[in-house]
Order: sequence, then C-alpha cells, then structure tokens
Amino acid sequence: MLLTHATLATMNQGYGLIPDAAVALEGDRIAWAGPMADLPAAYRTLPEFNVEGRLVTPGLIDCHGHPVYGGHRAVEFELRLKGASYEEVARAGGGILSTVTATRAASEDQLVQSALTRVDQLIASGATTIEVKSGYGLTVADEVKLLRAARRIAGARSVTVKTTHLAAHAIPPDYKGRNADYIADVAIPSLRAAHAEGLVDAVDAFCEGIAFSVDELRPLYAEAQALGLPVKLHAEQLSDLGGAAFAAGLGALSADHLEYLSADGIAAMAKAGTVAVILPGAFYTLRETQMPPITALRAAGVPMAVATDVNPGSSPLASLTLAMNMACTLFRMTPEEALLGTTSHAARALGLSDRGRIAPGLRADLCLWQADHPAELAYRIGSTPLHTRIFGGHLDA
Ligand code: DI6
Ligand code: FE
Repeated sequence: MLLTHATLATMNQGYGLIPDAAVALEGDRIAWAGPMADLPAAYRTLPEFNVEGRLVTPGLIDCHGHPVYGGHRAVEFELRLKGASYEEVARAGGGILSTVTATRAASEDQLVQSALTRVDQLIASGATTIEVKSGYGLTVADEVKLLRAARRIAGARSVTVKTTHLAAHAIPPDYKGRNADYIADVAIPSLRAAHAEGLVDAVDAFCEGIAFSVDELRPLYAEAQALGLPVKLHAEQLSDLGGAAFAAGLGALSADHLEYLSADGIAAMAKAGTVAVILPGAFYTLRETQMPPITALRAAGVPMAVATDVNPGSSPLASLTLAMNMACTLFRMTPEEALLGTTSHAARALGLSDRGRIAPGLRADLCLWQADHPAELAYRIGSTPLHTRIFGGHLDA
C-alpha cells in the first residue's frame, strides 16, 4: 500500500513533520516515508490510498494500563467525593481489594469480555499497542488467570498486548501486616508460574505506604532479573519512598506516576535512561494537588511517556487522546511532548524498538486523523478525531 498526500508526523525528533508526504508499506513494515516529490520509482506502482492531506502518525501506544478486572468502583467514587481519601478507602478494605473480590469471582472468559469493552475504547482513541497489568487476583491462581485473560485480548482484537505481572499491587486481608510473607508466598510463585506459561513480558509493583516498600520488593525484583524479565515500578504516586531511584538502579524500563519524585530520583532516572510515565488520569481522579516535576524531568533529559493507567479506582480513563489533553492542561506538557509520550517514548517504556515512529523497517502501525496539525490530538477534549487505523500494514475496520 502507498499512502499519498499525507501530513506526516513521523515523531523522529519532535513531531518530525513532513507536509504532502507519502508512506510506502510492504507486508507489516514501513518501507519508505518522505516528501511525495522524493518518492522512489519502485514504490509508485503500489496500490494508492490518497489520504487527502490528513494527519498520519504512528499508532498510539498506551504503556501503562490495568484494563482486566471485575466489577467497578463507582460507589468508591461517591465516597471520595464526600471527603474520604483514596488511602482511607484502601485502609478500610475498599479500594483495590474490593476489585480483587470481584476479579476472583469472575471467570477468565468474563474477564476477557469486560476488558474488551475498555480495550475497544482505547483502540477507538488510536491505540495500536497496549500494556495490560495483572494485580487484581493476589493469589497464584488468580494472577495467572488474569494474565491468561490479558494474552487472549491480543487474539480477539488487532492490537499488540504487552503483559505485566503486578502481583505486588496490594496486600490481601489474609496477609495483612505480613508483606514479606505475601511476596515470598504469592508474588514470587505467581511470577514463576506465569512466566513458565509465557504470560509475562515485564514485572511491576506498587511502591507506596498502602502497598510495598523498596526493601519488601527487593526479593521479587531479584527474581524478575534472574528470569531475565524487564522491570518497572509504580513509584512516588502518593508519597516519596525512593522507588524511582530503586527502579532506575535496576535499569528499569520506566518509573510511573512520580508526583512526589525527588531530585535524587530524577538524577537516577536520567543516568539509567528510565522513562518517566506520566499518568494524569490518576492525578485528576484523585484530585491530587502535587504535580509531577515535569520541568525538572525535561531539564534532566528524562524521556516522558503519557498513559491512561486505565483502572477501576484511580483512573477510569480509556482514552489516550484525553490523557494527552490532561497531560498538557494539568501538567503543562507541550502537545509535542504529549504525542511523543504516546508514541516513541511509550514504545521505549515497553522495551519496543520496532514502533512508535514512522521510519523504514518499523512496524506499519499508523493512525490517520481527521486533523491537519498534530497539536489537535491533545487539544480536543473528549472527542477523538481518529479517521482510520492501519495495523501491521492492514486497514483496520
Ligand atoms: N496505582 C494506581 O493508580 C492503580 N494501581 C496503582 O498501583 C490504581 C488501582 C486501583 O485503584 O484499582
Ligand atoms: Fe497503575
């Protein structure tokens, strides 16, 4: 296929804009991209798809999400609006643990079906690659069930799914006050079991006062490294426990949330090349006031990604373009940073070097937008100007 008359945002060095451009696709790869005038003769005979000036970007990538779970938390939303904090709800046995109860009660088929409604919304906002975390099972069997459901999403939709083991997400009631035992009895054995089934692409944890400390996580992260799995961490979302520096010290792909990130944490991330994943949906939902240190991250040259964190509690958000809008309006990221954050930097946060930009040899995952400037993607609120999606070189209905 040959896309012609495109306004191309290649995302090679910023937007990497090329007006009146062509993109040649061969198989599932991009063969060539550049100005129409420079199109090599060899590609002129490919079947033409004239996109009539529309914006073409890499397919968007949601590099942090929890779309597989049972039930919902609308009642908790009401409680928090009446004044209860997220941590108070969690400590009273609500929060993540109420989703754990509903997730354990759901079959694998039910989990796949309910996740697909959210995945379809992500796809409608331009996602061609998504991350899916476990973390609502908290037993060996339920964590494995959740990761099997995550893998099945890739069979049901044309979207790439990267799975992340997140058994260290909360402490179930039977392990209350026994965090180290939970890591030894459940988190590590569920990682081994899921990895043995090929269900794990990376390992994550929630490093927080209501979850796990750095010291409690060390044995789990040692196991991840022994299995050769990349790591990442929910760090500094509600307080500063030094999680980002710990993750960066292990060469983590990303540290995520980061509202309470310190200067030391920023320096460690810059040194390690760890991506800062910015999650404005959680900040917005929890009515946080502490902003992630965007200016300092930018000054330190830490690559920033933007993701939905889609989950039933702190971020019931299933639109990547709305996440980009929030990153700009709430955190003053630029629209260019927001788009880098859902393309090339998001690919890096998932350890994927074959996508996130438009360049020869990369995967032909593209979005065509009813837009003529890339800032339009972050600018609109709650409307998604997606026109057509191309997934692995194929037009997607
Ligand atoms: N941080 C989050 O924002 C999600 N998980 C986490 O560790 C929230 C998960 C939830 O509230 O269900
Ligand atoms: Fe999260």
